[in-house]
Amino acid sequence: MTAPQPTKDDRFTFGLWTVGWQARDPFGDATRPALDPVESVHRLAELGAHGVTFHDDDLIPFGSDDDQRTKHVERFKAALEETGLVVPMATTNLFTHPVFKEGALTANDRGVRRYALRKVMRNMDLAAELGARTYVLWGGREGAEVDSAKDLRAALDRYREGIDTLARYSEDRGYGLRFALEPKPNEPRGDIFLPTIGHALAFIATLEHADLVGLNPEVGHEQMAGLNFTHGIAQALWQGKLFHIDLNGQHGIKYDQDLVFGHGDLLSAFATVDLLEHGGPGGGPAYDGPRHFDYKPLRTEDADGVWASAAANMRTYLLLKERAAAFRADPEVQEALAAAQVPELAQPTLADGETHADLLADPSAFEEFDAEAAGARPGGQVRLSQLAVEHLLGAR
Ligand code: GLT
Ligand code: MN
Ligand code: MN
Repeated sequence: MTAPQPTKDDRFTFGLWTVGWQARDPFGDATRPALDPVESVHRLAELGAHGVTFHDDDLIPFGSDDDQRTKHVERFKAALEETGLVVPMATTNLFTHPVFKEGALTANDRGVRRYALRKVMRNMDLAAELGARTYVLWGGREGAEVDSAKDLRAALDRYREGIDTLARYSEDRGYGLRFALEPKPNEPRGDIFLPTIGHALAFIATLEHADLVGLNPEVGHEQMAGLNFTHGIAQALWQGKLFHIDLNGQHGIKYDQDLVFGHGDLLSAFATVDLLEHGGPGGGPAYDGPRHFDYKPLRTEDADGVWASAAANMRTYLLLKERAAAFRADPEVQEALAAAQVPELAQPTLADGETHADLLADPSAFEEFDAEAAGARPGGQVRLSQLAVEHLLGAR
């Protein structure tokens, strides 16, 4: 099979913190040297990526003075100009420094909360300057290990206050940013606030600027909670809230693995790509934002392995996209979908203008309805599942 080659049109993006991860974990030291963000920009451009994303501290080390800050930003901008890479999204590190050990926007300490807001606002200025459209908020330290050490409802008040303040700041400055909350159930906190897509969607509905706030769901984070990622993003899409996406791989309920996309639950990755690329109107794309990889090159890999793993994310996505297109185009799949009555679900349950009174007056809906026969109708779902597996394995 010929290798699909990524191009900028595929809109693949990577966080600087992904390829730049030095593989320091709770049990061991770094296995790789630090990577210059400028080198990352060049290498990712050579591999066919479209853009890069960053936390403030990925680009400008924490504690840099203004002169140093300007130098880091100028070098980065020059690299973007040389390569044509764009910055569609930026975010803030509100989790590494000890000041955030008990939370950031929801810390008990008010001074920490005010400092956290200022840190975000400062990086929003840079994000807007670089042309970012989306601002991600991953609240890794917003949570608790000890339930009685946090007023849980006040924490949600403060979370809402923080996000409303940031949205207002973006509007008042004319930045036009949209905010994408990234749910995660746990790690680094024992329990993190807004642990799943569902929690975050419900929270967003309470915001002053609810229209400006959506989601950045990550494959592995939903799977850490035992949830179906494809179902989660389908609901986010349905509510117009899939503002961004973090693609990676995860093997079930355990620590956050951040594997290469597709290197965990491959069937689920197939369903995700199928939804993103074919779940929209007329079978077209359901999502038009960047395909952002948030993965960690395994700790075993050296520098070459880092770039090979970056390429692997894009190649896997493109292979799955090819496989999903072949699945959709297969006449036997179309026939199996019809046999399983999949298209019928698009038909409203009540007819146009029909009321509950009309439904009550329709004997075919109940009195004459043959529930036994309906209970005995064929399923055809295993056939569909097998067809997907065979396309995924290249057997069709
Ligand atoms: C951190 C986290 C990711 C988030 C990043 C954005 S930082 O690496 O594990 O899932 O997307 O803050
Ligand atoms: Mn993760
Ligand atoms: Mn992420």
